[in-house]
Amino acid sequence: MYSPKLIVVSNRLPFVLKKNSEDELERVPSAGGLVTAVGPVVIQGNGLWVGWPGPNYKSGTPIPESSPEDASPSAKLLSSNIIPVEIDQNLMNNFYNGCCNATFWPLFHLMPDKAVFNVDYWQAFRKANFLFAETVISALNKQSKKSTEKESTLIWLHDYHLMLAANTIREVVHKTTITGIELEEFHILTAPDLKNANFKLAFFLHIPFPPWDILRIFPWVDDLLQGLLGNDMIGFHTKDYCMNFIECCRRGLKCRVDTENLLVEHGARTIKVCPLPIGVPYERFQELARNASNVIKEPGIKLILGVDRLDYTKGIQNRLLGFQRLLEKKPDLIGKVTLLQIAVPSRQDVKEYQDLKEAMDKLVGNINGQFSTPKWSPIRYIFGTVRQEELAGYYRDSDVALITPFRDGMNLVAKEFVSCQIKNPPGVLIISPFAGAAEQMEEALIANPYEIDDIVDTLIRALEMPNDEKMLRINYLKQREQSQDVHFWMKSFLKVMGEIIESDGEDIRP
Ligand code: GDG
Repeated sequence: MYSPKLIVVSNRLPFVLKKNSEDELERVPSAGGLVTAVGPVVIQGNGLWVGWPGPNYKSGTPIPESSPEDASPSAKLLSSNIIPVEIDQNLMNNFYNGCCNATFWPLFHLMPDKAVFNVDYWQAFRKANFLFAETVISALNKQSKKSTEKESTLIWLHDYHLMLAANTIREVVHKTTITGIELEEFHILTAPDLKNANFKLAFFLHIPFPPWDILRIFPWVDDLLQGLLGNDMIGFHTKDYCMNFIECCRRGLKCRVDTENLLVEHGARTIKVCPLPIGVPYERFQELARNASNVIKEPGIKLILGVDRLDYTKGIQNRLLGFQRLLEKKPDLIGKVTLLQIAVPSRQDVKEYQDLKEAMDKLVGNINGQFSTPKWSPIRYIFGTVRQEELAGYYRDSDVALITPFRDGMNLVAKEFVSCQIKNPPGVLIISPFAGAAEQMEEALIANPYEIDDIVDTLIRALEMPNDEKMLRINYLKQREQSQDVHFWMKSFLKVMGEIIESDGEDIRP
């Protein structure tokens, strides 16, 4: 197995730094599958993780070690494995709230009407990507001093926040000009001599990649595609996203492409495009489900579960409307079924998200007002985060998981729900065909979130499904999630990178 020195780069580190009561910085771990899979490889190979530690971090401040009580997967990352990137509030606002979340997020989720196009946002995106690239280069410099000449370093960039970083790394290393960036604004690197450094650049997109007719709406689309093509390998959750990307390179940049082998030619280089569907830590969720305490579920009442960041792409309002119509159509279900919706607060600085929160509060109030009896309410709504141990209990004890995004890169909730099904009879998974996960999870029931009646009919089918059919479906789903878990994803990625290195025998040189 290819085991390179790894530099992982993500917008956020797998923890944020917060001040404790003694005014000292301490780590607060963030939940996420990425660190579970990637963390051990970073630690084992003495690699590095580059990212933003949150607004409390100031350049030069040492990163604290994790506290002894911290049992999260990020706790094992030592401070020597971490390279922080400082981003000031103003830049963060235009880069993260602006370009990332008000432009790329809606555009890539096929909602161009919600996308804001603003040159200041775009400049901030370029600057932030430059800062990340600059930090990666100093990390690389540090690595290459320690490494023998033959050892290669693998730089793995994550997600839509970092779509320009690879090209910038190339341009700086090869000392070509950085087009369109006022270099004086940055701490320019004191020319580390990396000409002979052995490294490969890979990128993974966690959200969908849109088709050309949507992407071309972005005014600086050529720069964006060129930024991505700075990588040697680009991974997506599904084959469809791969094909969209390849088509955008063909149409937008007139690249020569090979759609059979998923290759894009750009200048003298060939870029490999690869479907790499992410998985979840299956065994960990099985254990959590076994140990979770009993969910307070009233006898005779069926539980339908929704779990999402509160985001307009997740189709939560249509899910509630589907549930409302179910109770109107089948009044015998009144008092016999509850929808538990967990909505994790997200991006509360962006207006669209504030509006959604208001609309949700209103809708939940309306439905509860319409159907509640003195002893029962149709919707239990948690606007907040629950501990993962508790979440596993909800997954395990729900009769139905109702997952209705209008568009979703993959959707880990569907996979976590399946991984927690240890009871007999198990729960039923309903998923939108517009989630990447639906491509793999063939045995789930499919409901189109745009058609409320389809949600209703699919809910009825799930609630009335015979137990042996539930078991048959869930067994297939579980087998797949177990064999293609998040560690399998990591291994598949390393295998692809190993093959790329073997096939060209040479690393990137000017
Ligand atoms: C992006 C893409 C892609 C949720 N509520 C709680 C909680 N969660 C955790 C879940 C799950 C994660 O949050 C949500 O993951 P999703 O995949 O559903 O969605 P995004 O956050 O939008 O993720 C997505 C993913 O990246 C990975 O590539 O699948 O398509 O949009 O892990 O468990 N965790 C805890 N309490 C909660 O209340 N502890």
